[in-house]
Amino acid sequence: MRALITGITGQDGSYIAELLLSKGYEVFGLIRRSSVKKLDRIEPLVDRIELVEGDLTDQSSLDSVIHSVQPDEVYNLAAQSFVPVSWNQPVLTGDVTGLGVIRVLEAIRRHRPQAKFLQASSSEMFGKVRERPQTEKTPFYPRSPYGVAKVFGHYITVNYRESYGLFACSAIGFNHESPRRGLEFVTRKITHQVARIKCGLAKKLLMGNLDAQRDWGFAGDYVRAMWTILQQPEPDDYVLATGETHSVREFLEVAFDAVGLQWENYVEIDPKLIRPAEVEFLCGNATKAREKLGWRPEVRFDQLVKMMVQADLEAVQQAESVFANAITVRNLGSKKSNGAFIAAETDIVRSGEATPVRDPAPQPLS
Ligand code: NDP
Ligand code: GDR
Repeated sequence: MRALITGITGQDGSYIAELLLSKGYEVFGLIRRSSVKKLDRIEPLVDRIELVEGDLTDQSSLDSVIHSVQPDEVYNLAAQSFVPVSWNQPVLTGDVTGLGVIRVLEAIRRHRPQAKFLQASSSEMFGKVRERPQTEKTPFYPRSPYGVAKVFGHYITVNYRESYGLFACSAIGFNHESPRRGLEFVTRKITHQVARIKCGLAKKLLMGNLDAQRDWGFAGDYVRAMWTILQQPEPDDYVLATGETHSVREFLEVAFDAVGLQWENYVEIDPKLIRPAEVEFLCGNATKAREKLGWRPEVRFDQLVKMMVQADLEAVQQAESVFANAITVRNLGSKKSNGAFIAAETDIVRSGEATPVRDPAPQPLS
C-alpha cells in the first residue's frame, strides 16, 4: 500500500508517517520548497520515506505528485493551522487551508480517483458552539478565518464524495497535542516555558485567555483513528475527541504542579494575546468513532500534560549540558575568550527553540 501525506513535517504528519511505516506502507510526504529544510519531526524517518516537492497553493505540483506517486491513500494534513495567524494572513489561510483541499481533491479526481482521501477537519468549525457536546450533526459557527477555511475544506470533501463518488472522509479533530506540538500552541508554549522556568532560564509566562476550554487529547491516538477511518467499507465523517474538557487555567495548574511550582507566581496576562473572536468552549462526543471504528483515545489529560512537561524538561536540560560542554571546550581551546560572543551564543542555545524533543512513552492508564 502507498500513502501520500501532505503536512508530513507537522505534528500529525510525523505521527501518521510512523504509524503507516509500522504497518508496512510505502510512505510519500509532500514538502514545500524552503531555503532551510525543516525536517526535525521526521528526522528519524527520512531514510524510510520519500519526500516529494509540492505546495497546496499550486495545482500543477499537486497534479504531478498524485500522477507520479499513484497513492492508495492520501492524508491531507497540510494547513496554515495556527488560529491567530489567520487574522493577520486571512487570504493565505483561505488559500492553503480552504482552497488547498479542493486542489488535492481535483488532483485525485483527475489522476487517481480510486485513492482514499482523509481531510483533517477541525473542532474550530463549531466555534461559538450550538450544542454541548459537539457531534457530527452539530451546526458549524466558525469564529476565525481559519475556522471558516476549515468549513470550506470539510464541505468540499463531502461534496466530492457525493458528486464524484470519491472515497473522501473527514476527521473532525478536537485539539490534540504531544511533545512534538509547535511552540506557538498554548499547550506546548506552557510546557516549554515551565521547563525553562524550572531550569532557571526564564522567570515568567505571558498568556492570553485563561478561561478558554478545550477537549485536549494525544496526537498519537488521533492519527490511529485517521487511518482506521480509511479502512472502513464506506467513506464517512467522524468526530475525534476525548469527551473531557479543561480550561487553559487547569492546564497551567497541572503543568506547573508537575515540577513543584505554583502557576500564579509566574503567569502574566498579555492583552495582545487575546483573540478578536474567541472559541470559548469545546467538548466533543466521539460516540460514532467509538461504535463504528472501535476507537478510544488512550492518553488522558493529566498524562498528556505530564508527558509534555517531562519531554520539555529533558530537552531543556540536554541543551543546557551541551551548552556547558561547549563553553568548557571553548575556554580550554582559547586563552582569550570573547565574552560578548559567548553571551550571544548563550541566548541562542538557551532559548531552547531549536531543541529537538524526544518523546517519552505515554504512561499506562491508571
Ligand atoms: P502543523 O501546523 O504542525 O503542520 C502543518 C503542516 O502543513 C506542516 O507540515 C506545514 O509544512 C504544512 N503546510 C503549511 N502550508 C503548506 C502549503 N502551502 N503547502 C504544503 N504544505 C503546507 O499542524 P498539525 O500537525 O497540528 O495539524 C495537522 C492538520 O490537522 C492541519 O490541517 C490542522 O489544521 C488540522 N487539525 C489539527 C488539530 C490539532 O489539534 N493538532 C485539530 C484539528 C485539526 P511546513 O513544515 O513547511 O510549515
Ligand atoms: P486552538 O489552539 O486555537 O484551539 O487551535 P491554541 O493552542 O492556539 O489555543 C487554545 C486556546 O488557548 C487560548 N490561549 C492561548 N493560545 C495560544 N496559542 N497562546 C497563548 O498564549 C494563549 N493564552 C490563552 C486561546 O485563546 C485558545 O482559546 C488548535 C490548532 O491546532 C488548530 O489547527 C486546530 O484546528 C484546533 O486546535 C482544533
